[in-house]
Formats: sequence, C-alpha cells, structure tokens
Amino acid sequence: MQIKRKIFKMPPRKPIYEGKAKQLFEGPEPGTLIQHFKDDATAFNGAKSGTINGKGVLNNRISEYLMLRLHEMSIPTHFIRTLNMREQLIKSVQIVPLEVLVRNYAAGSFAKRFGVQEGKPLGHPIIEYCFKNDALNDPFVTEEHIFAFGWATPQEMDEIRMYAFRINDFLSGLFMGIGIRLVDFKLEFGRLQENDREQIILADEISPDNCRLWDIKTGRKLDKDRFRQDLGGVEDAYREVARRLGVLPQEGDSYVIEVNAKAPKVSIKKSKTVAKKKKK
Ligand code: ADP
Ligand code: AIR
Ligand code: ASP
Repeated sequence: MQIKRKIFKMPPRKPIYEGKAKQLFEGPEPGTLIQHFKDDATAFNGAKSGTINGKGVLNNRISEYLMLRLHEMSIPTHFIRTLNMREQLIKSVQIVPLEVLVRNYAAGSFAKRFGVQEGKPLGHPIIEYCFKNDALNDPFVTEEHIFAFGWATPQEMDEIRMYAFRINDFLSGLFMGIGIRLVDFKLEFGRLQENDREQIILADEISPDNCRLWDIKTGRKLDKDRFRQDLGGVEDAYREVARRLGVLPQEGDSYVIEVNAKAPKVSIKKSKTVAKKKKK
C-alpha cells in the first residue's frame, strides 16, 4: 500500500479521548471532532490486545463509505468528511451509553449464551443492548434498565431501534451484493444539539471491527473474529472487505490536506479504478 501524501500544515490539536481502537481530537470548528483510526485491536473487553497492520486506514475508508451510503438513505450520521488516510471529521455528540447489537444469524456471545451453533439463521433480526461500561464488562441490558437508569428516553429508544433495523436492512443488502453475509454488528448512537434541537444520530464507526462478515460462498470470516479467535489472515480479511466495497487504497491515491487553523479544506483525489468502482 503506497500512498502519496502531501501535508501542508498541521496545527497542534487537543487530544480529547484515547480509546481502544480510535482517538478523538478537538475539531477545527465548535461542535466537531477529529476521529483518528488506530491499528490497535483489543478483544474481550481489552483482555486480548494486539496490532492489525493497516486496520486504521482500512476502517477509516470502510466507515466513510458506509456512513455516506447510509446518509443517502436519510440516516443521519456524525460523518462530515475524510481528512486523511486515518482521520475523519465528525460531529461531536453526547454518546448514548449503549452498544446496540443487531443479529441476523447466531454467532459470538449469542451462540454461546443460548447454546446454538454459529451460523443458525434467526428468522428475523434480533436487537440487543449492552451498557457501554468497560469496568462492568458491557453487560446486556433491557429497555427496562435503560429507562430506569435514564440512559435514554422511550422516544430515543424508538428512534434508535428504527434506525438500527433500517441500517440492518440496507447493509445486509449492500453486503449481499458483494458476496458477504452480514451476521451481526454493533452500533453507537449519540445526541446532536443543533439549532435548539436535539437529534439522535449514528456515531462511532461501521467496519470489520464491529460487524461479523462472512463470505457467502466459503463461510470465511472477514472480520475481527479472525483476531479474536487467532485464525490468522486478519489483515487480508479487512483488505478483502475494502476491496469488495471498492474502497481499497490504491497506489496513486493522493490525499491533499490543507489544514487551516479555522476549517480544514480537503480534496481527495482517488485513482480512476476506485472512482469508477464507487460510482456503481
Ligand atoms: P472505546 O471507547 O470503546 O475504547 P474506541 O477506541 O472506538 O472505543 O473510541 C472511540 C470513542 O469515541 C468511543 O468511546 C465512542 O463512543 C466515541 N465516539 C464515537 N463517535 C463519537 C462522536 N461523534 N462524538 C463523541 N464521541 C464519539
Ligand atoms: N461488538 C460488540 N462489542 C464490540 C463489538 N465490536 C460487535 C461484534 C459483533 C457484535 O457486536 O463485533 O459483530 C456482537 O458481538 P458479541 O460478542 O456480543 O457476539
Ligand atoms: N471492542 C471490545 C474490546 O475491545 C469487544 C470486542 O471487540 O471483542 O474488547
């Protein structure tokens, strides 16, 4: 992966948060953040940790692509624009402290909890929620807990559920079109304060870090389970997802970043192959 990069000016940035897979920096305008994708990988709530070379670059691209497609489907997201190979500008939100899990087939903790075989179709999509709290190991919760603890209101949960199922419908079809089964995934939502109005929008990322993606023909896992389960070929799996989506960085891609102290102007020139594929 050889990418030409021209970086003109990079003002110092204020770090806001360092997570397990990403870092957040203060954005150039009020209400914005810079989301930096790292190669760091953890599993089982940090119990296992390592590096997946190139993951940050690939997840930045994959998440950008999927968020843009969801935006076209009128799903509001935090994504503003890509800044460089590892960073994107996002709207700062107050994260609803929930992991929203949507499952189409049994896998992972679900298969274990209910003693069913991985890959069992669930008949209809199942939504589950975990309280986002590393110290408590992200416990599963019901809406009763969510309302009792005030993590979200009933109206907010109606919106979150509606968006989660719409995202599942859309992404299941999109991945099916490239020979991939969307087994399950995790979403995060946040509250955006804009013009005296509060709105629920999709935040965080959508990538092989938080989706289970299986090749439809071979059943090969193309996601972070390769890292979790020491299956090998982790980097290849992430690259394969990016390649099928038509967003694999190509030699000749050049990201021109003009960062002003105020607002960054970015122009991303993609190689013809990528631009052509993305138009499909
Ligand atoms: P973790 O915090 O679980 O280690 P990451 O390493 O992915 O996860 O860090 C990214 C953090 O940024 C997460 O805690 C996530 O909730 C938060 N986040 C994602 N999108 C936004 C946003 N638009 N505004 C504020 N916080 C966000
Ligand atoms: N997930 C959950 N917490 C963190 C992540 N990334 C994602 C997994 C999987 C789905 O949520 O990547 O796609 C369900 O995970 P599990 O472990 O509950 O089966
Ligand atoms: N992201 C969580 C962790 O880092 C859970 C996982 O992906 O397995 O442990």
